[in-house]
Amino acid sequence: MSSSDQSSGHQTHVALFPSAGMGHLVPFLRLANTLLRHNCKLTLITSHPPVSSAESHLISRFLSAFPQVNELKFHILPLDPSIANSDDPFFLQFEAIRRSVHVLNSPISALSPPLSAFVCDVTLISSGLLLATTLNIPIYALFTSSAKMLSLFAYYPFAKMSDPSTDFIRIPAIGSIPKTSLPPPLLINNSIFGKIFAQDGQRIKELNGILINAMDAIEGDTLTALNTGKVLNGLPPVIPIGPFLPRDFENPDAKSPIKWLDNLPPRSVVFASFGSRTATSRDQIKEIGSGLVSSGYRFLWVVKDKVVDKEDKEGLEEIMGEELMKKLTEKGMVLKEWVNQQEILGHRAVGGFICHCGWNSVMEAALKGVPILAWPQIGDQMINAELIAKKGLGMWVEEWGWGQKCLVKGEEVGGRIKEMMESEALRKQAAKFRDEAIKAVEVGGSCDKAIQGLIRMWSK
Ligand code: UDP
Ligand code: G50
Repeated sequence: MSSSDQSSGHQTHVALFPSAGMGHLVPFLRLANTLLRHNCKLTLITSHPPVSSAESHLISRFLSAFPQVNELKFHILPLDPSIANSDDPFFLQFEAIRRSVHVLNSPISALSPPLSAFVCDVTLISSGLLLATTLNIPIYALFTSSAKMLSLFAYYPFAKMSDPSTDFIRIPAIGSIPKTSLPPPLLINNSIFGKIFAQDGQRIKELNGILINAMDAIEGDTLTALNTGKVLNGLPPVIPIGPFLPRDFENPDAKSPIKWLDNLPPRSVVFASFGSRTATSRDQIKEIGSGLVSSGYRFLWVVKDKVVDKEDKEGLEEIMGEELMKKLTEKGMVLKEWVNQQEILGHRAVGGFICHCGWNSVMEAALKGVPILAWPQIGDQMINAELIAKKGLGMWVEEWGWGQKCLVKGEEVGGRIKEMMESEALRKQAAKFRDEAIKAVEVGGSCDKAIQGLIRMWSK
């Protein structure tokens, strides 16, 4: 294994600057873990207060596992929510962090040894550039979604969004994306997400590189298009360093459902979870419940009732009602807590994943070879759903629309679960992706080589 201090005599010092939400924090900490294994010195910039308890718990677990990491605590300045045209707490936090970064100027310039590289979240590109340019540090963005989504991000400033003659955005070398599949805030005037997306997208050429949790086996064509100027001329190198490996420090203290899975036959259980960013409506929860029961399969279902976990107080019985709860517990396990998703997906009893298509979850399913039934809820998830259906890692029922907007009946859910669980084609293709993913992360694999190349460059 390469060591960052062998060639140059000093340790490569990298600062990592994640933004809000587990979908952003998790990949940063996985990257951090990899860099530590390569002997880098790390400064982790943590924004306070975080939106969710899940984020504070994960940061604590990470820092206790790696006491050598330098935490740079940063207090976000209060944001007037009326400027944001959104009530999404994560979008408000993105913006609040962006507006507060100037306070990091002096603590970052005081870091010792001086930084070799600064890696900022995809939602912090303009602010990161401000810091890195003033301090003359190479700056990289960690893109927390698919390469397909990255091509949209890069091309978006040139897309004719308001052209009424077309319902699509045509991205050179990639293809057409229906406007209805875009992150919905991009279709709303003056949305805070739209502003950040457009403002940062215009500036990606100023980055030294873009790191992405992607791999050639799934998105080789898109990665090549991005790196050969076919999507847009002058992009910085897009460096695929996926699949990211889930690590032990992430394991929650809560009791795990693994024991329950241990007693069940191979590929007999459906795992259902919709990520950390959205709550499922009460009506949809009831339909999903009856769908799971009617599918005939056993299931492990993680229910999320509130967007922000700190506000999630009601018990499952209250949410489901006594009758449904009784039926559910006869066939499956229902939880309303943070679970160890990587371990569940890697369990031999799990044969399918009803997934919102948050990119981390998609890559975890690929790494474990678990077929997906895609059910996008918000944001980039419909673009990811279309991609996994095209690549055969999963199926996507387009008519279901956005989970946050449409109600899908239980009977329909049950039928589609059966279809996923019985599909030989999906199972084979998912297993193929698992094999490729394992090759990529082996010593000497594509992921390993990319990381070593980065550290070599940073240590010059
Ligand atoms: N996750 C987990 N346990 C949970 C919920 C989520 O470990 O109960 C992890 C999941 O494995 C993934 C991340 O949290 O690594 C969520 O990121 P993703 O991009 O999939 O979706 P988001 O939560 O941002 O919508
Ligand atoms: C989080 C989220 C909604 C959402 C996305 C999130 C993405 C990811 C890509 O990560 O689409 C991305 C986000 C912001 C940005 C550039 C790229 O400025 O809650 O859609």
